[in-house]
Amino acid sequence: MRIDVVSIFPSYFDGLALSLLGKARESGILDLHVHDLRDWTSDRHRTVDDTPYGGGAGMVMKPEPWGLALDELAASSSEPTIIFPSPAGEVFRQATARDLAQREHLIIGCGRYEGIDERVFEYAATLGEVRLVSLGDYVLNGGEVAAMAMIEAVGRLIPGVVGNPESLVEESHEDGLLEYPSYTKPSAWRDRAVPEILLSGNHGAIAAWRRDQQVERTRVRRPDLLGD
Ligand code: JEB
Repeated sequence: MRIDVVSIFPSYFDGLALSLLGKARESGILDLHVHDLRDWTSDRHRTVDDTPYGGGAGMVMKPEPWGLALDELAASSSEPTIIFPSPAGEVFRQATARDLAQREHLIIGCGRYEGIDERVFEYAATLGEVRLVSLGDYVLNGGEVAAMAMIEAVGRLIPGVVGNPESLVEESHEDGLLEYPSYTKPSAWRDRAVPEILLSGNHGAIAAWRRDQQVERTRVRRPDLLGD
């Protein structure tokens, strides 16, 4: 998969090049390219924003640099998926990550200020499938943090990125339940013992206990996931 990110703060993404995604990049499974939107400006001040038509607070991102950036980046593939992190988008879920992990080419446009001129979304739809996606119901100052979360969630679902394929199935949200609690050595720590069942060697009983813990935790912490 190729991912192109466009941002006025490209250095936000430096840390993403490490760790899990770093390994995926080396092997060429995930080809991440981060671009500075200002590279598609032509004025002396590399201007990306202007005042809003109709008035109001703050600034809006100008359409011209976005149009040039999208033209150039979309030209490298037949049907890119163009994602704009937006507080007004569909909420990003594990199912969204699974869907996006199937795509060959993602272009992620990170807005700032009060957002991007609306015509950019319409124009982008002529170049590929456009998705406005929200990280959740809280307000961020721009799309970068949301883009990083989405890239990490999508990237680790690409076959070859996670070492153990079984670990994906067992994880929180993959089966609609929260994870069971995990423990490691020592078996007693500061007067707290590991649940005895986990030391029993009875794999059937352990699996049943873990499932019970998953259901109970989900009931208490996230009843919405059970449809309650
Ligand atoms: C994404 C963004 C801004 C109104 C208020 C603030 C570009 N879950 C999320 N919350 N906020 C964003 C987001 C996502 N994804 C988000 C892109 C931009 C916020 N802002 C600031 C815009 N409109 C600008």
